[in-house]
Amino acid sequence: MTRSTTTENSSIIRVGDEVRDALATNRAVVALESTIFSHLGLPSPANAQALTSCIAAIREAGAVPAITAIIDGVARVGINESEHERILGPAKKVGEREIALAVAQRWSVGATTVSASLLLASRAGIGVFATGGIGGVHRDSHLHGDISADLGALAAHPVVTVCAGAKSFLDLPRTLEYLETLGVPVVGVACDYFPAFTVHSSGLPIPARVANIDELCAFTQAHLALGRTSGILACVPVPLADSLDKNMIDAVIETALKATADAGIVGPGVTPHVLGATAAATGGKSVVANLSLARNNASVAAQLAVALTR
Ligand code: PSU
Ligand code: MN
Repeated sequence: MTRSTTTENSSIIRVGDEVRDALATNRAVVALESTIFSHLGLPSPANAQALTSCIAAIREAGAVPAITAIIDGVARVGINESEHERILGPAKKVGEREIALAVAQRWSVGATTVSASLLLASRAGIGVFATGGIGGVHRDSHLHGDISADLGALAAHPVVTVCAGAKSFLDLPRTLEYLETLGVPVVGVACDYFPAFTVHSSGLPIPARVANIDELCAFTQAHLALGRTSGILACVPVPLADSLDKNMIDAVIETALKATADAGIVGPGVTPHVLGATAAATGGKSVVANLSLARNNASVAAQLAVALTR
């Protein structure tokens, strides 16, 4: 197989006009996934609010948002406002390995996960991507083997992912070990502990720390100058005011994981189901925290993208 490296528009990948212009003139661009904005990630109307606020945060910091999605069988990097409603509704989850299938079978709407977004961002020449929390090594993975494709994609594409760590229902120590094995740097932006999505700190020391965005920028530039081809995981905790209590969330997750297992849900269905059960059990508090961290990550990602253009 020969690999296509073109970033020209094709019938398979279409880069939006605004994103293309920005990239051509060395202006900052931040890629976003669409699973978080679909019904798989957040309930309505919070999903629409998250989309609006992430876009606003990116623009306020002086960057151009590039939402990735599959629409009518085309992999898109940067969609128009008139198309937002397409990704807010029902969608099929599209990880990196599903993109070609979604194109070949002309899926109406495919919501891209972190792994799919990283492939599309790197093909379009975008170096910074923002999400909520990445997928990782699931608890009891030694029994069922569930490890998110996000981790392999973080190793495969030279893109900085700005996130609030990984979701606390995962096995966070193993997730960190796995990223080390893959050679993906995990860096706390002005934080010393690996964040746990809606919880400010997992209590696990973070492998590396940068003091601010300028240092993150210098680190990214050195990583690329060395010829490293992996991504970087830049971790930013949920703003303290919106952080959920660790003990409370641990108890909620215990119940949600049990309900997911009892319902016989496995594989790609696990993450959306646990997120939904957590939202219900916290009376929507997890959704508020999710909105807050998504916006914050988008803002940090945009500041990094701007710094990288200097
Ligand atoms: N973070 C969120 N909401 C989400 C996800 C992450 O705040 O919906 C999604 C992301 O798209 C991530 C995916 O890539 O869950 C991971 O799914 P899995 O564990 O099945 O690999
Ligand atoms: Mn999985």
